[in-house]
Amino acid sequence: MRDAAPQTIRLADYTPPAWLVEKVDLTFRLDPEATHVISRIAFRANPAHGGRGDLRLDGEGLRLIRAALDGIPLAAGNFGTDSTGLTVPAEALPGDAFTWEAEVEIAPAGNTALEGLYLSGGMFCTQCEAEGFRKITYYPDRPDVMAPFSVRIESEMPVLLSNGNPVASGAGWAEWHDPWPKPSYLFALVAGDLVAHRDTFTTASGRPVALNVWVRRGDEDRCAYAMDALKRAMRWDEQVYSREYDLDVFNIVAVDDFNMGAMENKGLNIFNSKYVLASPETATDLDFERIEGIVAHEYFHNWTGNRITCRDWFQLCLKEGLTVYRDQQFSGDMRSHAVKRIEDVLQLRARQFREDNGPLAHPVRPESYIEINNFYTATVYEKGAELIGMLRRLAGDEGYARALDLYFSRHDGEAATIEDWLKVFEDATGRDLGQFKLWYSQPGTPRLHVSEDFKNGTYTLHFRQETPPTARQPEKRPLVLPIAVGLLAPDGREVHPTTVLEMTEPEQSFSFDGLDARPVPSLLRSFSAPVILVRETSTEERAFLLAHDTDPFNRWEAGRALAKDVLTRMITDRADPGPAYLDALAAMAGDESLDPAFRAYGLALPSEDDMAQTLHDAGVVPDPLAIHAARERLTLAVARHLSSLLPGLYASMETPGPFTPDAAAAGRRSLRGAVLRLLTRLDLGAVAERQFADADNMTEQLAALGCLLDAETGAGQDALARFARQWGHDRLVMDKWFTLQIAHAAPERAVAVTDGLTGHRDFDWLNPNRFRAVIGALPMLNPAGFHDPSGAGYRLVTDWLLRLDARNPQTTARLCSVFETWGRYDTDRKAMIEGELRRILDTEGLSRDTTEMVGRILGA
Ligand code: B3K
Ligand code: ZN
Repeated sequence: MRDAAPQTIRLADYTPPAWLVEKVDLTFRLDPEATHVISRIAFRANPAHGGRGDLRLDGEGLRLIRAALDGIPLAAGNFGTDSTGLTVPAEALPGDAFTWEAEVEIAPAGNTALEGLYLSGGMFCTQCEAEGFRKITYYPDRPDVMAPFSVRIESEMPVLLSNGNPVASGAGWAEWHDPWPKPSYLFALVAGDLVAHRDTFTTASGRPVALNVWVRRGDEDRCAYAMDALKRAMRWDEQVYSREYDLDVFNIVAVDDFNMGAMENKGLNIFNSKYVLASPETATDLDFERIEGIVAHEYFHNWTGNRITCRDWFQLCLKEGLTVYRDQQFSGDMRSHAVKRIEDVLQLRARQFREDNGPLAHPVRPESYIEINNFYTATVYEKGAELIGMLRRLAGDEGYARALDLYFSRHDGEAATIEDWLKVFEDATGRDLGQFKLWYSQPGTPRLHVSEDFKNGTYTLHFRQETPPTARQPEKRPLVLPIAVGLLAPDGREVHPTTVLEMTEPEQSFSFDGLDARPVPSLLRSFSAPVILVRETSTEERAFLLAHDTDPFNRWEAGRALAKDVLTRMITDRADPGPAYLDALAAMAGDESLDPAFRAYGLALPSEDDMAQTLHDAGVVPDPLAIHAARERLTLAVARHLSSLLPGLYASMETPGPFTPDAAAAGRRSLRGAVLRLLTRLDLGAVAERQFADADNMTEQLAALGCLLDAETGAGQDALARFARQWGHDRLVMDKWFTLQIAHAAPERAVAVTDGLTGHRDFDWLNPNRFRAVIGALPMLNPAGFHDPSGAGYRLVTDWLLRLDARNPQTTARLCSVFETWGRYDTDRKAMIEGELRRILDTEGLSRDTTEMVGRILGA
């Protein structure tokens, strides 16, 4: 049966809750098949509501055993239940304040959706954001209802955890109290046979905090990096945002079965084990970097999300955009701002631009949804973070700091809105942000067209902005664009340092005078606004900027643009790469004054998906196989052109001594990996074979294995088998083993390889990490294989999505976005994809999550 007619929820319909919660007491009698949850909730009428309303409690899949109001059992005629909750009419309520008591039964063992209370590897754990708490007990499950929680857990499990501070415990029970009022989505409970990696932290004002990273027995030696990242994040938030931690204990728990990265539950963060566990032998540099970023992100939510939460789910970017911005700042401070900006922009373009330029485009603050879990998107998160960065550019560092101080003092303990957020900037800086606010409601990536002239020493930049129509929003208005610009003289000197131009009109010009010669502009430095820059530029000018720009982001950007120009010509005209790009690349790669991590990004070619979008934007129908072939040809050309440089560079980037995960060492390994990929084109994997045999860390072992698979000599298959023997016992490492084979399969074999791996005895498809590692890898890491002209890739992915949807709608719906770019392709491919999407939509019993996603992708 299909879910009861899915309802559209609209921002415009927001009304304050009729009843507020004073405090919550919960008792859990844990049992895999029949957990009992006993709740006592003190309600009081909300003065802001305007009259006493009905008591509406959300609840899904609960077996109600008893309920009472102020101790008097609720008579059957005095309330009604339906598939989404329970209502007690106003006239059956005792007064303006009363206590609700109830006992419900739930079955965590059967919960494969991983939302609410569920089991992962024998451990009880929870995931409540956005609306999972209603699967635990009856409650007003909305973020603007905040209350202190007391929790008692009864279970034979040795470790029993919940939010806040521990109160008391004994054999088979533990009690926790969280004094900070919080919405139900931040509730968490964990019960399991866990061990802790322990540490302590003393806050700036002297509060001692016990820190624990809880993991399965055997994993305790892989927690040190996450713990270290946590302590650095705690200190950083004190130093940069004056935010201190506010409880006696901070717990992190790693679980294997988790729908996303991690969750910021108050005082009890729950993490996908992939983003906690790391040792040099099992985790790559990228894993270490992500762990650092995600640990910090969840910790930073303690203030931006928990102390100040969202009034309703439309305001999600209030906590997510800001917290992403904060974690990006943190990682930049810990590592390199230039490299971090390149990584963030790569991500933004790969995920958010893709979303913003397709059928799933939506505003940073959406105005309606059917299933809120479908809106934890790159737009809300990453574009949301870009909006914070632009606000800061406009307000200046001091204005930003004043606004943030005001935000924390004015809204602490509240459930706030984007209006509240913008008001603190207006009050702190005296600016009118009326036009800026459009960024929150207008989806689509603006195109910024640029032309220029130079007369009598005056150089003028003419800008024109235009945002293409998006699904359901054809008309667009001009946005506020902070455009950071610097000017370089023909000899490479900077003649005008970075200035932020503020564009507010559809067309606007800005002049710079007193120049001796026509300068070369460096536009949109540090990617100062999330737009697509459109400007006729010569190859010479790009090469000049790659060599001379003082803005490291734009230096990289110039190389990137060169690579895209070359690849485009190779794809559309079967042209040769030509010397300009190759010479510039050689100069950059060999420039020892440049950070190795930066050089590694310089050597990385644009992804196949990036090229497909670039061609589509230029009005060319992309052929995934032609893109793949051209990219292979260019890689070979680069390898040949750089051949004299590669062996020396490879040797010089060795990191002697024991492995350290710091940015400097990681950068060297990253450049070495990029060089190895090129070398492999020339030596058929000889160096890679040596590296695979000698590697003492996962970064180098995996890089070598990927190269051996590319070389297609047979050594790759041997290495794969050796790798599986070495790591067969390790879930996280084996995820890499699955993914790598698909990512490196020749396009014509990719579907067969994926299909073969779904038959592997370790393909545990109910585990979201494993499902994504296999089914997600084909569309995301082997687009040419996924878009096989036979349609076999589309069929395979669809078959598996349908299978998973019946068990885990959230992960299924998320993965449906692999089809979001279908409108780019040729008629045959489009027809095949559309057929698969319709097959999904026509499936009996399809989840609300997937129904909404596929409907939107189809443009329904
Ligand atoms: N707030 C959570 C995400 C919850 C997703 C629910 N589908 C993690 C984060 O953004 O920090
Ligand atoms: Zn977050």
